[in-house]
Amino acid sequence: MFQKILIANRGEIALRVQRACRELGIPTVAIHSTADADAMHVRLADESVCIGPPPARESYLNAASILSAATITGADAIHPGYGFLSENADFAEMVEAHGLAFIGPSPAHIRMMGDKIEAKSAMAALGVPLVPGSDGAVSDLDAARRIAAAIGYPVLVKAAAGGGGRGMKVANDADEIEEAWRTARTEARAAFGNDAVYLEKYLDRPRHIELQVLADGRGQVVHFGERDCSLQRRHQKLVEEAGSPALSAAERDALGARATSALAKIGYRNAGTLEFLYQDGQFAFIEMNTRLQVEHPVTEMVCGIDLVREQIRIAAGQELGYGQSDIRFTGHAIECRITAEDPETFVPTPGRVTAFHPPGGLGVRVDSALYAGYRVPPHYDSLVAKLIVHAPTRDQAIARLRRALAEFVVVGIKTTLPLHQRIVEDVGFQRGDYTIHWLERFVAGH
Ligand code: MV4
Repeated sequence: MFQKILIANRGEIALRVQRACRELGIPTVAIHSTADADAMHVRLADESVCIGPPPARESYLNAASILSAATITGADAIHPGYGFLSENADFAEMVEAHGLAFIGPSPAHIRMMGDKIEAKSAMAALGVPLVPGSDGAVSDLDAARRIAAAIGYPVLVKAAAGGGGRGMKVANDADEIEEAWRTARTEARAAFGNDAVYLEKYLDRPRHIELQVLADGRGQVVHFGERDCSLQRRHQKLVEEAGSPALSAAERDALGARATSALAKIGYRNAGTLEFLYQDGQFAFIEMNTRLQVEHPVTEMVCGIDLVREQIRIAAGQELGYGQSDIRFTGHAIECRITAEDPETFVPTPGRVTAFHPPGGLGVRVDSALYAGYRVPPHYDSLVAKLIVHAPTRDQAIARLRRALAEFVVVGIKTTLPLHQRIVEDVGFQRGDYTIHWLERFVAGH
């Protein structure tokens, strides 16, 4: 097992990783920018190193500074958390070249899944269903016209290097394909330095369902069921659930079996999430994330597993030690992402938190690095707390969520708590029959 782990992140996820390390008896090193000297993740770590000025580019994204911090503190592994360098294959390679363990997949798999075209063709070849679309990149306009006509409009032009909603253009008919194809390519070149694009049939009312997997790199691959992440606005998720209100146990088992067998065949290792669109009872794989995700706690609650502990054990070379039949799904979990934003305009609201009272009680978990007196810096993501509830049924989870939201007090800055309170009261949310478009309409209607 590792002797010391450097956590290359900040905020709630740095605390989340520290907690797993502490339970494993592994000392931690925090890194921080000058803006984060008073941050909770620094206070609670065994050691800390200041790695640069506030802009992330010069601190949390500065691979050389982070590797120096690991070297001088004698860390033998790095956990990247989510965001920042977590899906940067070059960084993972540098970590390994320095003789340290990267707590995540191999650099080759991070690189493979970073290219959405490669990810899709690898998964399709192994029997995972896709949205009808181009077979690989579409590099000339004539091909784009031909393929779009064959799949049928509307189509989406997507950037191979994109993901998470960046670099997508819709063409509703043949008159729009040239413009969509050209702008997608131009934007992809500017944003990612890679103008490769591909086509997919546009699904008009899908749900966003993702599958959590763990692989030990020694032949064992298991899944921990799905999360429904359809409740998002401008590609920012607000609420996630495990399991999906739309899915049966049989559908989950079938999808899980296909996905785990595909990942076993490519020799995948550590945690991963396969993203699917789900419409009319059909799944279509769209991309794979090679990191721990923000919403991983809902999976932990229904499976009773510590995903970060498992990530660390796998990176240290240990076997999973259990199989799919050992994994049981109990009850329902819901997570609310609470951000330092105006709940109506979504304008960020950094500043000093004067009072902080998180909810508690049975089935309530709060992952947050906030404390009374803390100043939320303006330089980073606005996520300040994740409220996760777990209960035997979805209805009981909603009742618990309503109760926990009412207890939650954050004073000094505006947060999205009032928006979450309105969502739980809505009968559409309570019915659970929403798609990816539900939240935008809900927000617009208020
Ligand atoms: C799609 C789609 C409809 N049809 N692909 C957006 C994020 C990226 N991961 C994939 N995205 C979409 N791909 C096809 N063929 C609609 C979206 C989409 C979306 C997907 C998941 C969650 C929220 C979304 C919001 C808008 C569009």
